[in-house]
Amino acid sequence: MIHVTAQQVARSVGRSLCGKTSFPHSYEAFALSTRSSSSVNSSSSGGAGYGNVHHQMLPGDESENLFRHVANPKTISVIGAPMTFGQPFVGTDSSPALLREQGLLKDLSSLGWRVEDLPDLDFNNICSEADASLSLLGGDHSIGIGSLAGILRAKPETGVIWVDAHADLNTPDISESGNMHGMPLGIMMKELVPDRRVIPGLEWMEEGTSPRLRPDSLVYVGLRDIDKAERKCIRELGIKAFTMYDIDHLGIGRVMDLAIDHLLAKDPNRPIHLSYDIDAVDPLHAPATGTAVRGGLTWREAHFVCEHVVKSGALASAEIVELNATLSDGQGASETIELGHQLIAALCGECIF
Ligand SMILES: [Mn+2]
Repeated sequence: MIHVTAQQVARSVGRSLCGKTSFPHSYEAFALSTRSSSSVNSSSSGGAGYGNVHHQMLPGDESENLFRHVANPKTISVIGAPMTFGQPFVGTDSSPALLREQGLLKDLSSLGWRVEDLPDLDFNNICSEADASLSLLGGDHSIGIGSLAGILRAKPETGVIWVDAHADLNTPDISESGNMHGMPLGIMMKELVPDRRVIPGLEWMEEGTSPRLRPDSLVYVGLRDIDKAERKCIRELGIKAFTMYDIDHLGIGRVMDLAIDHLLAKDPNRPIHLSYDIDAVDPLHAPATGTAVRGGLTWREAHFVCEHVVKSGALASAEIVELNATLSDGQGASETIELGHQLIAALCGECIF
């Protein structure tokens, strides 16, 4: 069971938005994303091409005691974090609704979860609260600033697996784009931003207990597009990073074993937070995202990452981010949302056998 409340996360995520963003709030932005989301074919059985492949949700062996950090009976709080201002493309804010429309909550129930469906975060009026496992539906990856801050306040020993094509280790000083979605990990590292009061809007992050993410508590999986300054930081801080080269070389199985080992070897009881950027997956399967990079995870590798973290028993919370149905045609959008849906199911124990 994770003791972070949705309120903490909401407060954190919400407040993080006061920081530097590269896209102005505007009515047009919301209107555009609303229009586009309604044009997407999001029915679970519909869609063309791959969308027609039948898929049913089957939980693993019920007798297995997975999810040791989760309350019994297994309860999950699903929170939408419809944030789109951490990067230049509107539309990531529509994905919580699209995932729900596709039947996500029903599927989680059929996997044996009590589902607490919380209202999407209202970034102007933060008032939701949860006391269960946490699943955040992004939103762009800037929500990681808030979710990591909240999760580390509740459980400072948490280890983080960051599945992403990008390192998201920028800071306002070194960022080439100024986009907040490339900064969540940089902002959490004391070594990179010693005092966050210098970043306008992030002063709150230094209030009260504000544990940082230690470089040895982070593991990357799937990197393939790293900024020069980030590369230097990863090397100097000794962050464990499994790039696509490592996945090609060792295979996804070995990489995930090593990733989980890195976090749990010293303390097998620590919780793991999985932050899954859909752009880790190859654009062939997840075209509807803002910063797609070729050469990513295959469909099975993408699922295996989730399935194997679940097998460790240490998964306590997760977020899935950067789905943007407005950035692809109807079929690409529908396939990307479907993949996000299935990855969340895999994180909730759905498996092949
Ligand atoms: Mn990311």
